Amino acid sequence: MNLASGNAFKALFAFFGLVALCGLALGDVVINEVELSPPDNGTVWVELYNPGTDAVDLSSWTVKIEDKPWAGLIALSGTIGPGQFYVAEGQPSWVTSGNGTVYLLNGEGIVTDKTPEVSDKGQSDFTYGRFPDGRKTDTRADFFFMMGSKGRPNRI
Ligand SMILES: [Ca+2]
Ligand SMILES: [Ca+2]
Repeated sequence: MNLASGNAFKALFAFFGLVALCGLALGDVVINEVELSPPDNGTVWVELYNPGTDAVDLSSWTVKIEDKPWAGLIALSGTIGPGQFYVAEGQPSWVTSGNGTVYLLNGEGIVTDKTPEVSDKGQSDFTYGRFPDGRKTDTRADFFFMMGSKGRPNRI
């Protein structure tokens, strides 16, 4: 790396550091609940929640479900208002193992949230969700195995 590109890298790093600091003010949308093992051969789904005070435009945002080597992408659209839920549905043809990590990518393709790796073989109405809604300490303790509440507040 020459001096010029090194400085450019530093500038870029400073910029993203600033964005990270401002993250909360931008209204972080979180992955609030995931159903990777639905009952009755149903479709997997991912619930998002907006804990902020501003609506967030989800155009060109993506949810990625990864169960290596498999990965499924769900393109998002529309907006999510403050305190609102948004459900991203997978493809009916997807056959998932019940294991996986779920990522939320913004319009620039940057990962803005991810779940711990979850494992759910039950094919029941139970899901993994944050409780209370939007709880984000970036530890496994944020998520509970609980009765599913698709598009509604989580409860345990
Ligand atoms: Ca389930
Ligand atoms: Ca829910």
